[in-house]
Amino acid sequence: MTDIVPRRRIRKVLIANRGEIAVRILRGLREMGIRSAVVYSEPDRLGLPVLLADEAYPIGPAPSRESYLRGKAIVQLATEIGADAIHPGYGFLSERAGFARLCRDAGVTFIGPSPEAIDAMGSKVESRRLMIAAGVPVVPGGQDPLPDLDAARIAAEAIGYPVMLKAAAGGGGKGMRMIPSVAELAGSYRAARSEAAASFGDDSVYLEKYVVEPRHVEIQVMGDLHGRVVSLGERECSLQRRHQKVVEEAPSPVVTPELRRRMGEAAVKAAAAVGYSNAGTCEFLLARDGNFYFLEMNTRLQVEHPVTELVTGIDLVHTQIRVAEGEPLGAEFDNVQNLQPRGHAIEVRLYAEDPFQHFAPSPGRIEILRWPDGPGVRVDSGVYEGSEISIHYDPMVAKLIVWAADREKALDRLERALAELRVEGIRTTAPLFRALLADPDFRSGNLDIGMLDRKLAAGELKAPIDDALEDLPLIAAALAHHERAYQTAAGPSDGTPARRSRWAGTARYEARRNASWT
Ligand code: MV4
Repeated sequence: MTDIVPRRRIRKVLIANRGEIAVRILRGLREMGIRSAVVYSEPDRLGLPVLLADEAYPIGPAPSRESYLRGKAIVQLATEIGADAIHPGYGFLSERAGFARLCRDAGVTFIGPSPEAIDAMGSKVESRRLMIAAGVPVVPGGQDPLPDLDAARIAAEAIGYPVMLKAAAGGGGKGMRMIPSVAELAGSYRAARSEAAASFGDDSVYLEKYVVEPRHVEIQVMGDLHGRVVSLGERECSLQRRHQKVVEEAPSPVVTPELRRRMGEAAVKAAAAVGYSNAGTCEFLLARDGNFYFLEMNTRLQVEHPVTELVTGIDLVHTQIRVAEGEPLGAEFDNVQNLQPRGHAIEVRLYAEDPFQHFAPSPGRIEILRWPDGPGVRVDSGVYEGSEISIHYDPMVAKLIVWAADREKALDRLERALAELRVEGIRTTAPLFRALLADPDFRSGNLDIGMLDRKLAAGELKAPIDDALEDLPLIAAALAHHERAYQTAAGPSDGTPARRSRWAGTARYEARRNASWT
């Protein structure tokens, strides 16, 4: 068979991102012997990516629109500095088909899928249609816009209550309404249309069956430029707060090998239907009855990719680079879809937010920072001690990821790692994770997409340890030290002789040891 995909060695990559993901990408590049260049905005000039990259270029002031979203300037910079490729990370330009086209037109490799694949998956209604045609299960319902209330009533009867009204142009839960019965239909229909018009400039809405208390389970896929797509298993992402993921794990506590195979096949079918290449993720709702439904596809490397790396042993950034060079997926992918995940990985997202103040942003300087490490601990971070957390960008400052042989041990390891973590100067979501680790539902893996919001609203999650108690060992050590210093001195000034305490020997020993250095 003739192969028309040209191989194109990448020698320098421009990273069009910031924070922890820029660091993650440049680490992968360095391991491959590829030069890394980053762009940075004014407040990011002392950021960790700038300190670690081989080259760094200013791209503008703080607002993203004037810096990290300047697609044309970024492609031009890549050309000027001789970068063969651009890695967009997540967010920013990562899912903009127009940016991928700019790269293509400039002869710069976009490390991600084709603009056509991004476009196809970018429209909710369009991708739903494509998935149905490809035989991928989607939530029952119609994707045709409902022109009036009568059409909505007829559609809702056919689907059966409860139903979900969704904005055709929507995403991320905006313009979405659950309708329990016909009594609520008229009000919600009108409200959803005007909300959709205001949010997206398009007031079309459609109806789906409402899936009650599902899980959010997503499948990592990887495609090469030769038409091969493989599944790398699932991530359980049900723990979300207002559509923002907080904890992710692999494997899901409820996915059996058989379900993994079926969901993997559906995800591969979905990706193949749009000619997908590079890293991508298919999001599914997993219902309590075991049925699963395609929601949407994220056409980028995701925040939570490390848990998949830890249970598959595959480096997703390395693989992204190789497939972007035109390499076919290698031998390590030959049987990957039939492999059991190895052990269990859990990621918690450390946000600069105050969980005790309704998750208010907590910008400022990180005065003290001690990362956990030791067996099975990975920290993907974009900050260091002394870093300023600005209000301009996503408040996620780091991800703490643990791996262990099984879920129970991974939870214990996470608890241990959180006990080692210390961040002073800003508030973080760390106390929330300690509270979750004490929660029986989280411990047992009994999760659904509404669980965290319900527990927070009910005040069920309580930090089990007072932050002040963390300093107890330090205070005890200071007291002991003080006592030693006192005992080695002449003694109390009232003339009574110095009393020997159990610290006395130690204190004299330390005095000798210190003396030897003078
Ligand atoms: C749903 C649903 C239940 N039934 N659709 C929220 C964001 C958007 N991408 C899809 N979403 C949902 N669609 C039907 N028919 C529940 C959600 C949903 C959700 C989905 C994934 C992850 C978190 C979520 C939180 C609330 C609601």
